[in-house]
Amino acid sequence: MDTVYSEGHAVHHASGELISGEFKPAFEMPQRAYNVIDAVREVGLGEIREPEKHGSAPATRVHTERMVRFLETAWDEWVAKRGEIDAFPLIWPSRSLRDIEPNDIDGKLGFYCADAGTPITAGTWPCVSAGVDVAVTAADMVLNGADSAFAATRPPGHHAGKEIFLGYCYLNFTAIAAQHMIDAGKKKVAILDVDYHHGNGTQDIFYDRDDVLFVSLHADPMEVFPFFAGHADETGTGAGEGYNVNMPLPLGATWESHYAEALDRGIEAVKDFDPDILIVSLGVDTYEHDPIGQICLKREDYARIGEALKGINKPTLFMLEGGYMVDHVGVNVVDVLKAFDAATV
Ligand code: OKP
Ligand code: MG
Ligand code: ZN
Repeated sequence: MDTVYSEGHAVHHASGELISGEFKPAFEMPQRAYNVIDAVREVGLGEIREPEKHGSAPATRVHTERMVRFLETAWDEWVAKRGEIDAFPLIWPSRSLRDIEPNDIDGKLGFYCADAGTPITAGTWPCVSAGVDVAVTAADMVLNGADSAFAATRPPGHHAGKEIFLGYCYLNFTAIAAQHMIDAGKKKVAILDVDYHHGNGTQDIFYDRDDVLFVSLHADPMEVFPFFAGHADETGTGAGEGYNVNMPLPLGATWESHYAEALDRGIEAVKDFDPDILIVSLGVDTYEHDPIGQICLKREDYARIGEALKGINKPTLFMLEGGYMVDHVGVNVVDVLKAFDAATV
């Protein structure tokens, strides 16, 4: 399996995040992607390719034009007001407040950004632009006949919705890749999200559609981030009814206790849909030693995931999402990919 990767991700490095009542070093950091690429090289997974440039058009197919323009210009607007320090929102338009985009940068930040862990930095826009290039280039490889490809993007993207960003995510690279496949003429794309967290952004983008199935395994949102989406009764709306499948898992779940069975159910849902292409939102923050996850998969379980996914028997694009145990993110991701390559259908 070949990998698409751009060094361009490294310019986004948040100074920190607000967590547990303190401003602490950000869990989402450039070293994560470096370790993934090192692991890809180490095992000789395949070639590592540079992406082609695609501009921001693929992003505006799934996010609103005004949100994409905001991400592009926010740093300059913020620096003009406050200087060169990471831009965090301090007020959010929840519930009874008005849904109006203000003029001032502080108001705009709260309008688009929904949490205190996802600052706009000097490098955010160049980083996520490189991510769009990686996602579309890898999607094109699968469209052009590769059985599989791996898009080594950073930061993750699956929390970013049509007009909202949070959870270290700014643009939804997985959704951008899926939409690019639909725009290229594919009729049905399935997204299977195995990241520890619910992919609320991907769900938001495709919730009313029957051409993109979204299936997610994740820790129960009653207990953990993103809290406000990911319940089992979120099944889609309108034409999309029945094309959104959430499988919340209890904290502490292991391969034996819950994971294997839920993964099987997710795989069955994908097979029933019979997509042209499968996209996997591959987060490994389900690892037992992940600093922010509380699901307990072991190293050997990642190869089991890769093998099980091969059984779907569809052209498959893997998109990197979370995984914050920096020393293990590379080996765990590559274990999935290697096992996928090695498995026979
Ligand atoms: C992004 B992805 C944990 C705070 C969680 C946000 C997590 C975003 C994860 N105590 N903050 O899904 O890996
Ligand atoms: Mg998930
Ligand atoms: Zn995650």
